[in-house]
Amino acid sequence: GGKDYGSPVRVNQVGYATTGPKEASIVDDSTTPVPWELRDSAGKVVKKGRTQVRGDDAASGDHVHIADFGDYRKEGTGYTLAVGTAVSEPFGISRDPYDGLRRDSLEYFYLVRSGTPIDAAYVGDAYARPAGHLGVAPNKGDTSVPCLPGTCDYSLDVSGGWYDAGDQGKYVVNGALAAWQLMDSYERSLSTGDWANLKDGLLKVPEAGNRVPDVLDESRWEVEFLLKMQVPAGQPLTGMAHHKIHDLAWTALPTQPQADAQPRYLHAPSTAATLNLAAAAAQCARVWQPYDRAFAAKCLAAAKTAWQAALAHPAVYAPAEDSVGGGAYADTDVADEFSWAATELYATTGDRTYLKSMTGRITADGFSWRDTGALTDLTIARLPWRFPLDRVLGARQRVLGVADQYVRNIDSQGYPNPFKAAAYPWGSSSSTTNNALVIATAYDLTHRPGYRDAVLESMDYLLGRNGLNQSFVTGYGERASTNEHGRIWAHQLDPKLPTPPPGSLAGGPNSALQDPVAQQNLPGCAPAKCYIDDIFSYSTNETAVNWNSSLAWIAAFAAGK
Ligand code: 9MR
Repeated sequence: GGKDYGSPVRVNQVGYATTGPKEASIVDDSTTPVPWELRDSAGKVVKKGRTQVRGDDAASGDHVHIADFGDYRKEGTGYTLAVGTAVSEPFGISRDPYDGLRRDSLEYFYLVRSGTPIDAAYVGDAYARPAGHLGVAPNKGDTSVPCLPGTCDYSLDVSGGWYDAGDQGKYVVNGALAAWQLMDSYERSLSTGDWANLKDGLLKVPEAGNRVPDVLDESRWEVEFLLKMQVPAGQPLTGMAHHKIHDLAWTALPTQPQADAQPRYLHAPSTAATLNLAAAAAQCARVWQPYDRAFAAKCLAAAKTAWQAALAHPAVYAPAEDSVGGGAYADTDVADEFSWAATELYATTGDRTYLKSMTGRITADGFSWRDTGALTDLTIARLPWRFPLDRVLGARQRVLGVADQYVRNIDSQGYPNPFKAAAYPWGSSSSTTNNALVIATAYDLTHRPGYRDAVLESMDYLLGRNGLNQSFVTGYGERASTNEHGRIWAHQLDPKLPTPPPGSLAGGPNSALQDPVAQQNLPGCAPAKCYIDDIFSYSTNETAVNWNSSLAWIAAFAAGK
C-alpha cells in the first residue's frame, strides 16, 4: 500500500492486435462482477460488459477482476477502458501493434556495440557516439587486454561485441545466450516462413543491404567477439574461453565508453563460458553456411575446439566473489551447459558422439544464462529433422507440457505473467519473455491459437497490464520505464544525455531488493511490485543483452502473428 500506481484499470498501454485477445486487469476489492465500458478516442462507449472476478493475486497482493473485450476488432487509437470513475491509460487496436517493437528491440544491439562508432545516420544525433574501447586514450582496452595479474602471460585483442548492460563489461556466458537467441529467431523465422523478420534492411545498421538478414548480421557482431575470447593455441587451457573482460573497478555513472580510463582485464577461463561459446559457435556454423562459408567454418572449428577443451577441463568455475568492476556470472553446475553445447554441435554436425551428453530437459523452471538445459529441448523442437525421432518426440512432449504450465500461470494470476513464483528474481522481465518464448515454440509445434494468445497476453503484462501499471519497455506505453541503470543514456543524471533508446527491457521486479535504492524505497513490497524506475536501482532497473534478445525474439513472433 501507500504507493500510487495510477489507474486501477490495467491495460496493454501500446495496444492490442485486432485478431488477438483483449483483456484488462482491474484492481477492485468487490467480490462480484462490476460493469466496464470500452470507449473510443472521442469518449463514445463502443462496448460494455461485466468483469469476471479473478480474485487475490499473490504476486502483487492485488484483488483483481478481468474485463474481456476480445471480440471488439475495430482498429483505432486512443481507446480507454473505464470501470466506474476509473479510466485506463489509452491504448490502440491495430493489425500490427508489434512492428515497431520488433525493430527497436533488435536495434538496441547496434546501440550497445563496442569497438565501433555508433553512427548518427542510423540512430540520430542523440544516440550517436564515438567508438568505445579501441585502445584510444583514455581507453586502455580492448585491442590488447592482459589477463588479471597472475592468471596468464598473454594479451588478447577482444575488441568488438556488445556491452553487457548498464556496465561496459563483456561476458561470454550470457553474451553467447543473447547471440543464440538472435540466431534462433532467424532459424525460427526461416522454418515458419516469417519472411518479414528476415528482411535485409529491417534495421538501421551499417550491414543493411548486404544481402544477409539483419538479425544475423547483429548476432555476428557478438559471435566475432566470443571467438576472440578463446585461449589461443600454445597456451595453458588452450581452447577454453575467458569468462569475461571488464574494468578493474566500477566506473561512475555516467561514463561514455570512449571516456572510460579504467584498466581492463581478461578473467580466467571457465568451463561454462567455454561451453556457451561452443553452443553459439556451432549454431553460427549452421546459420552462416549459406552466406559466408569461411566464417561458418571458422565458427565450427572454434566450437569443436571449445568442446574438447571443456571435456578436458570439465569443472573450472568462475568465482562468485569476482564481482568488482563487473558481474560474476558464476555457475557451479555445468551439466546443462554441456548438454546445450552438445545439442548445437549435434544439430550442426550430426556426429553421434554428442548425443550422450544431451541430458538437459526443459522443466517449468525455464531457462536463463545460468540454466541452459531447456535449450536442448528447444533446439530439438526447432530443428526436428536434424535429430533422431525418439529425441524429437520427447522434446516435443516436454515443451508442450511446460508451455501448458505457463499458460496456466497466465490464467491463474491477476496479471498475465507466464512466470509465477513466490519470489521474483533479478531480471524477472526476462523470466516472462523466456517463458513466452517457450509458449511461442509450442504454438510453432501445434498452431493452437491458445498459445499464440498467451504470447500476446505476456506482451500485455510487459507493456502495462501488471501490478505497477508499468511498461517495462522504454518508449512503449504511457507509463514506461525511462531511467534504467546505465552509464551511456544517463538522462536522469545529466539532462543533456538521452534516456535509454526505445525498445529496451528493464530487468523488472526483484523481490530480493539487491541494491540500496530498492532497499530504501521498496521495503515490504509484494514480489511483483519490487521495482523502481530509478537509475541507481541496478537490481530492478537495468537493461541487459540477454534480456533484450529474449524481448526481440517474442516481439518478432508477435509481429508475425
Ligand atoms: O542477470 C544477472 C542476474 O541473474 C544476477 O542475479 C545478477 C547478480 O549477480 O547479475 C545479473 O547480471 C548483471 C551482471 O552481473 C553485470 N552486468 C549487468 C547484469 C544485469 O544486471
